[in-house]
Amino acid sequence: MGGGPRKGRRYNAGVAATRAVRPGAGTRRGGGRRRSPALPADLTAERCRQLYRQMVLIRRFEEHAAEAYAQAKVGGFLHLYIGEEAVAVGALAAARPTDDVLSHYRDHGYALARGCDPTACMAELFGRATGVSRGMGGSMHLADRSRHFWGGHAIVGSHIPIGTGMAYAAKLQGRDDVVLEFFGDGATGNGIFHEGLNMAALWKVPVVFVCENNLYGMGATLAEESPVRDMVIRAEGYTMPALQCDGMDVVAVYETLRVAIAHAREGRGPYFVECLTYRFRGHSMADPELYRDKDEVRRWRALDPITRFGARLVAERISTEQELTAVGDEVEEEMLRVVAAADAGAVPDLATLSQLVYAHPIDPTTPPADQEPQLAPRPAASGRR
Ligand SMILES: Cc1ncc(C[n+]2csc(CCOP(=O)(O)OP(=O)(O)O)c2C)c(N)n1
Ligand SMILES: [Mg+2]
Repeated sequence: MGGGPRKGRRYNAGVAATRAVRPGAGTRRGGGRRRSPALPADLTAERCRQLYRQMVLIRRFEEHAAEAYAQAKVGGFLHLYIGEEAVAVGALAAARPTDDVLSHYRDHGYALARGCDPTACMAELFGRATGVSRGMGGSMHLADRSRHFWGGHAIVGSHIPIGTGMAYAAKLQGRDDVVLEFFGDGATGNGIFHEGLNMAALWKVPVVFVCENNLYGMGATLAEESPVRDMVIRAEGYTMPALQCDGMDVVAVYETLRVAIAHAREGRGPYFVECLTYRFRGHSMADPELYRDKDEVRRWRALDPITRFGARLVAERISTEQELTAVGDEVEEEMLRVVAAADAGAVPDLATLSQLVYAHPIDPTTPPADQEPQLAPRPAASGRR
């Protein structure tokens, strides 16, 4: 798996591609230094420091979540985003707060980058009524309407046509909001992915598909799950412009998404972005990681998006080493408070269970007095099946 770094590629896009990196094999073709794009003018020093802080917040949140999982405080599965933080943070920094966001189940990073309350997110993992989804969703179903974050979807690819539909609604209503959809390389093999892209391209709706290619779909390697190594190729079949970028570099992600979002917002139709990234931890907490070698993990860890961006902030005199350390310490203290507050939240009342499932909750035990349950008449047998 892996290979040397490749040049960013351009697909029907008419815009400059960002440079892509695939360091899995450790060797690099071309010999040049891996360079991040220059800081764009709108990424002020203050915004850069915010991006750094957001990545640290996501990392520390998940480290604490993993600890809580080991203490059996988290019900269900827990999929960590550690290593991929630059994607959520860079992409969402390029969006407006009213742009709608949907994601797959590895969703803590998007929720936090969107500004969802970390305590409510942690409480959701703990299944508490104070959780962002009132404790009914758990780790894979964080959602916060007020932040235009629509979840957190556990069925691979299932949210892709939902986002296409939301973008179609924005177009019909004449809004200039864009929908951002995050999913993994594994989703591109699902039929529903193709339906979503097909309709989006056909109807020219304002949606940006963000594929996080982390080289694995659960325990399957890219070579086992996909006939193409570059996910951007999938977009070509739908005449959709696409860009590939270094998903371990928050600035590269930001720049690429800026291009894609502007395209969609201008009414020019959907856009596809592939972020080359890597998860440092197993697929979920239950994964013994027997399918990848430790050397590969080590090589990617050397590209840690937080360390890398931190080094850049210091080199460009935006922050000092001490300031970065202070950010880590502050976030760590915040997380201790977050875990304690989440832990103190009440468990949801069982009676509320169906209220969040149906718009008009039903009580199957007591049918309304004027409406006794009726059996539908059976159709006459036709003799043919
Ligand atoms: C329709 C469907 N099939 C299978 C699964 C089981 N499953 C959960 S995650 C996963 C792999 C998805 O990989 P990818 O989309 O690359 O995301 P990543 O976990 O790498 O972030 C699979 C097959 C599922 N949840 N839904
Ligand atoms: Mg994957």
